[in-house]
Amino acid sequence: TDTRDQLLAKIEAHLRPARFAHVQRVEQTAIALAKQYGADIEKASIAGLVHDYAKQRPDSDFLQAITDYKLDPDLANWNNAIWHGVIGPEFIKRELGIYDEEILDAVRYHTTGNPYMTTLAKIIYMADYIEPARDFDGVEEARELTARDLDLGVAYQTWHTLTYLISENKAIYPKTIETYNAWVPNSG
Ligand code: DGI
Ligand code: FE
Ligand code: FE
Ligand code: FE
Repeated sequence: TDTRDQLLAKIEAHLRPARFAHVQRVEQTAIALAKQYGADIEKASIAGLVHDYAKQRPDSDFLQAITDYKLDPDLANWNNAIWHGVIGPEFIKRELGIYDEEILDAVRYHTTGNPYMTTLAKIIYMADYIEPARDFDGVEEARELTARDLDLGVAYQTWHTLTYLISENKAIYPKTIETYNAWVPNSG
């Protein structure tokens, strides 16, 4: 197992400077949320640092991983936005030696969410969305809701992301729809 410095060096080697700075801000935001909501601080730190580990790999690496590790063949129809979260754990396991399934699930669900998320997964989903350099209409409300109630933040992000993707005529990954159905609709 790596020391923190070894882990940071490996992550830095795979990310451009702006992306490396982002994952360190997500780490700090995740640690603060873990303290507030009683999650494991060490796991929040590691998950924050590794969540975008695979973000800057070539498409060919993901397509190769789908074949080599016998992943769902439908994944080949998607793109980096989906792959870096869903397939990222394959690289994180093999290259960083991190096998904690709660950390790996937090990475898996950080882009699309999931109907069921542990507190750690909710924290990474929200920390990625509200880290201090994020600047979009609604980010202040997202920060306030997340500070008041983590689940309110998750529902807010889930609604906004789906609404944004539809307004941009983007394809919706099935997991994104599942997350929406679990977190957003009113009863009845
Ligand atoms: O990696 P980050 O930029 O820090 O953030 P992210 O992993 O949360 O989001 C990456 C991108 O993924 C973002 O531009 C929104 C997009 N995305 C999320 N859900 C879906 C999606 N794109 C498509 N096409 N379909 C989705 O369901
Ligand atoms: Fe990401
Ligand atoms: Fe995100
Ligand atoms: Fe991110």
